[in-house]
Amino acid sequence: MIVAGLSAESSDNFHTSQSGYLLQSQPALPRIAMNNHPKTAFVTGASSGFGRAIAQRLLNEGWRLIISARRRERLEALAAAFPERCHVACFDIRDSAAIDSALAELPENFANIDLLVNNAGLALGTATAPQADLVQWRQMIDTNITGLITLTHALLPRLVTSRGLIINISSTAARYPYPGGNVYGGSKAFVSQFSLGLRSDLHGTGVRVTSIEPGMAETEFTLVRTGGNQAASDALYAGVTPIRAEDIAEQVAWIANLPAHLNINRIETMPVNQSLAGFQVHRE
Ligand code: NDP
Ligand code: 8X3
Repeated sequence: MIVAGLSAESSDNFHTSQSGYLLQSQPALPRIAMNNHPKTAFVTGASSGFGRAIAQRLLNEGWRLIISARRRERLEALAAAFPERCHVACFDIRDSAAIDSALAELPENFANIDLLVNNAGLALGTATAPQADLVQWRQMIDTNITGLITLTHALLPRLVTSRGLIINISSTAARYPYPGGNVYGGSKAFVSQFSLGLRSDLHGTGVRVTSIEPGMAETEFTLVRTGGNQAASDALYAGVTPIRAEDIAEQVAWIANLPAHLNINRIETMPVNQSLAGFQVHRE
């Protein structure tokens, strides 16, 4: 490809400065780490749904993985096929001391983190605010917000060193409210806005940040939200063809394999069978 008189090879080495000058730059970083080892990803919520599919996808692509969640046996089952490249870090993301211990115990060859996928999260309940359970509200905030920022804060120095990538799993609920979405939607709005804030703060470090915002996806999400009501979960997804966990893994893999000079700020995805239905109006 020829661009403005430059060959493809030479045009790759130039960029335009903020003041509009054409400058020669370093070539994009290779997709393997500088030490020629596989890159390392830390995926939270890897025992189920999106997180498990993302971890499986990255393992299949040759990444080194740290996988975390509370259900150890599920993590170990995933790691079993990749004993050299997958480290299980079992902790409750609401427990900051457990996060610290897990990070302190990382084997040396898993210590450099290139990609953090903040996926662990949950919705609890569908009651509207007056009927909602405050304990559930607090658990969503502790998991989706406090847990996410605690792990991110702990890993930021390593991500800056590696000029890495942070992918935060937010939701369409961040932007589009619905009855009963209250604190869950609020927690995801935080995740989306925090992602933009991180981008600003990490300006000049080479660290990239993306917010992935899916709509209806069939995982264990609704089972968890309804306290284990499989019939309610089946009814929600009946006849829909929702997003699959592998669809989100595909997005993560695409973002993770982009050249180092590109930042995807956010991706919003819905199943074709889901759309927006406007405002509700109450009449006396
Ligand atoms: P799942 O319930 O299938 O997976 C949730 C994951 O989060 C599990 O691995 C779970 O592991 C982990 N997790 C929950 N609480 C904690 C905790 N306290 N400490 C550590 N890990 C925890 O749901 P999804 O895969 O659908 O959810 C993944 C993310 O995607 C969530 O952030 C969710 O909000 C978001 N999302 C989901 C959508 C959907 O429709 N499914 C749409 C948009 C966003 P364990 O229980 O073993 O600890
Ligand atoms: C999950 C999507 O619409 O159930 O984040 O809130 S929704």
